[in-house]
Amino acid sequence: MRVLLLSMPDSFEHTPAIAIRMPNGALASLAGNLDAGHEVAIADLLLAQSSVKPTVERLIVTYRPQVVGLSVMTFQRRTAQRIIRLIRSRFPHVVIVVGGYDPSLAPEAWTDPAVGVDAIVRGEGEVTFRELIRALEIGTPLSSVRGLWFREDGTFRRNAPRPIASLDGNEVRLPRRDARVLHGYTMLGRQIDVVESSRGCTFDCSFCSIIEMRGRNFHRFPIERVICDIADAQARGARAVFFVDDNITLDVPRFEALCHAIIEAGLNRIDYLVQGMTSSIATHGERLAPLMRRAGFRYVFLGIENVIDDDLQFLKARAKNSRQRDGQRTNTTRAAIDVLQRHGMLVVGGLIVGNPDDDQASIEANLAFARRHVDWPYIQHPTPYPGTPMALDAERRGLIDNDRVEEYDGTTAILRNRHLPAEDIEFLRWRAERWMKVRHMKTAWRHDPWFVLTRSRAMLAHTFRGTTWRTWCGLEPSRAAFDRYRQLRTREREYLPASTEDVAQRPPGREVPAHAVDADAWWRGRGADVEAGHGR
Ligand code: B12
Ligand code: SF4
Repeated sequence: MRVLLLSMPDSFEHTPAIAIRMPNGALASLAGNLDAGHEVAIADLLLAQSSVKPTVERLIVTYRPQVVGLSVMTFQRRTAQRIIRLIRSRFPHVVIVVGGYDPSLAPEAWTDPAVGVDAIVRGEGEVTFRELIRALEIGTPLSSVRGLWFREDGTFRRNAPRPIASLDGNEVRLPRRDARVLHGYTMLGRQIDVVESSRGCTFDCSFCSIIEMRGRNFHRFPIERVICDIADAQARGARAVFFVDDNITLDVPRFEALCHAIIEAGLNRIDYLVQGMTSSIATHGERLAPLMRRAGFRYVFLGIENVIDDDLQFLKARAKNSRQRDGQRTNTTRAAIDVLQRHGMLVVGGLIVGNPDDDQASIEANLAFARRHVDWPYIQHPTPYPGTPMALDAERRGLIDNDRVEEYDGTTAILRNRHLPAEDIEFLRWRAERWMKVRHMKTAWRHDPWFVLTRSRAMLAHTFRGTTWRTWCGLEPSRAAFDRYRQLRTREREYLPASTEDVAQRPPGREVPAHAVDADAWWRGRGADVEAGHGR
């Protein structure tokens, strides 16, 4: 089978594509877990943000896929559905499969025939996708593939869910990075890759999709496998690695063992980025932090969420941000930041402001905290991602003010607030955050002077987009610049036009396995025409 895997071009404010472009880890893992003999191409469309339509068309003509798989988060849903229409209208026989957080947790947004999807892989994808491709190749029924929803007799058939994979054996094999066909991954000028060491989390923060996606559990890959994976990333040019684990700090002794293994394998010249909980870091930091530093960890994303206790309660994030000491529960945020920074690491401060009961003072308190203590702000607004406890609660209480899911990127205020309009909340965050980002340039300069030298103008222009000389001279209120910024942001989200020519309908009357065969025959018969530009 010829398979093309796509991740979406949409990016968000705190990881601007101008400076940060990471590969999608899911796609390389799916490719690595297919049976031998299939031809797979992976394209992260983030690397082609300004030319999505021609890039997709070129990829299809070059790789002639029988199956196209798309990985989609909720804020990427609109773009993904436009890409599907584009593919379907030019190459009608291709089997289209979607997976990732949005199709898994909001499958009903994908079942309408007008969307054009043939199959939805729900939850972890490696084994389900392998079995799907196998069944498509030999033409066997899809009803035995657990974790799959697929189109049959004009409706979507829902197979039983697939239990989550145990990661300690060989059930999930190493990713295949060689299948990537676009290039340009970067973290401030250093080539970056992603590696997983574990999956899952046992906490239940109200805004997080993990609970609905895979339940509350924690599974670890063997450390030797993780080391092989990092070595593979390095051999392909990576000088920075993001551990995409949901919560690596759940098992601190294992995290320490991983740091030792990285050092022993001589892989500690890589810059590592990781996300963690303040409670584990505060509690074990005096031993853990120096070890992390020796292993090469540079940026640590901390899920601080909020500095106000009532907000932590709303977010159900108090447990992971506190510890019991002398009979009292104390917040661990400051201690975690302090120990990381003392040992030379940089803190990316994940905060969520604009909860339904927040007033201006509580938002400002969080912004002041970020200004004072974190190295890079990662401040978001509560966003009702499908299937999360927060979304269910917000729906029940009628708090959702905006159903344009392309704006569910964390920096758009979506929930109704008792004290402030959504736009005012966003404005407060936007106004404060830009200056915190500028401050980080000094640190970035010390580490990556060439990148900062050559890109600082573009980075500043991006951070301050919407601002004009009139704003700088005080001839207009900064709110006017903010309004322009929002309009620009709306335009940026249009990664490809909603063309009325593109249709999602597939040729009627045939079921999914037969289409993979049809697609092959179609390519054989029509390939020359397509290359000559007569795709339809
Ligand atoms: C690492 C990570 C990031 C990294 C991304 C690095 C990268 N390029 O991979 C960073 C920090 C940059 C990031 C940013 C954001 N993230 Co994020 N991120 C994660 C995290 C922690 C792990 C994702 C991961 O790589 N897992 C490992 C891979 C192997 O697993 P996977 O992605 O689930 O893929 C499996 C299945 O889903 C499925 N699958 C996936 N795609 C496909 C496609 C096909 C065809 C098939 C068959 C199957 C399939 O199979 C895969 C293998 O089993 C998750 C989860 C969490 N606990 O928070 C959030 C998460 C995915 N992020 C989320 C969000 C919202 C964002 C942001 C919009 C805002 C934010 N919260 O930061 C931004 C947007 C990023 C952008 N594009 O600009 C949400 C998505 C919710 C939703 N419903 O859409 C999550 C779930 C967190 C949450 N809030 O609950 N993120
Ligand atoms: S600790 Fe992190 S991964 Fe775990 S539920 Fe909370 S936000 Fe999600």
